[in-house]
Amino acid sequence: RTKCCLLHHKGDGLRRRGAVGSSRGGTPMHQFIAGKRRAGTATGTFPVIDPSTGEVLAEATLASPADVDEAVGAARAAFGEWSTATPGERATVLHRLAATLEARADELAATESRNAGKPIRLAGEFDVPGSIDNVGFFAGAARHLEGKATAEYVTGYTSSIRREPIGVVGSIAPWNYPLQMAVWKALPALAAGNAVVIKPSELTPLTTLALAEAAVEAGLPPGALNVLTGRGPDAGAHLVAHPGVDMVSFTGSTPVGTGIAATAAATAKRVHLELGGKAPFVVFDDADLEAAVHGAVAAALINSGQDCTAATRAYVQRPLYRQFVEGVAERMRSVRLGPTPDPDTDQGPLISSAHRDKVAGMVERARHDGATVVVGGEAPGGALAAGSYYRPTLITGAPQQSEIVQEEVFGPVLVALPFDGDDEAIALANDSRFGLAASVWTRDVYRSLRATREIRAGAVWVNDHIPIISEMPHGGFKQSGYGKDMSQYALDDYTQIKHVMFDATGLAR
Ligand code: TXE
Repeated sequence: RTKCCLLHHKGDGLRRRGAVGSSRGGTPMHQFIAGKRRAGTATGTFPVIDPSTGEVLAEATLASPADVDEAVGAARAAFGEWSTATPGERATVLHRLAATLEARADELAATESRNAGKPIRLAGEFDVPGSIDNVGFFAGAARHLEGKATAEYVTGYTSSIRREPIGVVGSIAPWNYPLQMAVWKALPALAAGNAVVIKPSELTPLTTLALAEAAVEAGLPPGALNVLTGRGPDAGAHLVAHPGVDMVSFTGSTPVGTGIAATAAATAKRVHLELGGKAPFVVFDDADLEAAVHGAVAAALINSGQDCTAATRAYVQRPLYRQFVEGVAERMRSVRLGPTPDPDTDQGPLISSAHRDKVAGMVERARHDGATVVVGGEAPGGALAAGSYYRPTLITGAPQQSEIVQEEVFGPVLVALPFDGDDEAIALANDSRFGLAASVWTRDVYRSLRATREIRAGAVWVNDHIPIISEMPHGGFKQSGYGKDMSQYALDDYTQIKHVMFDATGLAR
């Protein structure tokens, strides 16, 4: 249920089974349109890589504009049947989907682990069960969609509110939690009666394809959930601009997200954006230091730091600062980097060597500008050199306005900075263009009440950092975007409301 498994649990010997993307040398992984794998008129293929070894897992087709048109057409055709199914009928299909995924949990975890470079423990204990829990939540939530009861605001007239699906939703997902992101995008939309065309990241299409296949097996009408494999500027951009798409839902980088919002504006599409983050982690001088140190390492290194809510800026009140830095450094040194199938591995590789080089470049620039790299700051050699690994990294002495403090690194990198008073801590936490998540560590209820009220972020944890639950919304303030994933709020985001007014004055005549 939570993201806290990194460094928290011992592995339970999850088996590694055959990955879904075993098309190497065979048929490419095709897109999934109208309930079938289709080669379509793909413009070519691209390799899907295991970032822990550099090995090619599969070749995936690159969707052409004609394929996007076909997928949107299939979604439009399925919308009629799916949107008019009763909430109970939709719930039945989605509950069956949860059961189908549960039956394939080991296989999905193995695929996710290989394709996204996740330790099998993370994929098996967090990614897959978290996704299934979310499917189950939205299956139940489908039956709780409600409009307002009728009311008479004008004598003789009765008004009511209908909550209706929006139509075809184009979803664009990132690579950091491929299955979870596909579920977060597709499930609330489907539960509300929409049809979906999803484009996963070109780096990680495998479990999204498996999700769509499982959905059709569970009874979802073919075409209600389609998957386009392909690149962002081609298939993704065409989907966003498509006149047959009524809403766009995106999780990814801020520049791409704002560009998508601008394109979608041309056809007045509704937009849902979950963009980057730069979460502050504020430790007051009355905090449980050991818990804060443990929490900081777990929250900074979750998914190799490739998490938009990961702890990135630790602000620590001066009396605890030195001990905090020493404690975090010691714990980071003990983190086990290793092969992703090994249940004892704490941290896997980054998603690609290009991304690892981007992270390394940001750390190098910080070092060059005078910051201290207390631990890490390098890629490991030896047996791990073939993968895109990067060591857990703690940085001190970086100015508040420097790149490493202000920009999203999306790697296993934590910056620690001291503060003196509560006003300063809150000002520093808010000194970011992002506002997705934050945490405060204190035993003082008044301090926590003030901080949770004044920190501008979509989620604020007290004495923890990272847990995300299906029942509660996830989504940002400021340049972290707008709209909510998870929870009943997400379901509402994928609906539109209609006023229906009955003239009943004739009753009096
Ligand atoms: O993201 P992109 P990238 C942040 C993180 C990371 C950075 C870059 O800081 O280092 O973004 O990652 C599709 N029209 N996050 O380059 O490009 C793309 O194919 C339509 C935070 O991978 O934003 C993919 O499916 N679609 C984030 C998706 O957008 C386009 C998670 C995300 O890719 C497109 C991931 C276009 N013009 C990265 N260009 C989070 N909020 O969790 C790309 N895409």
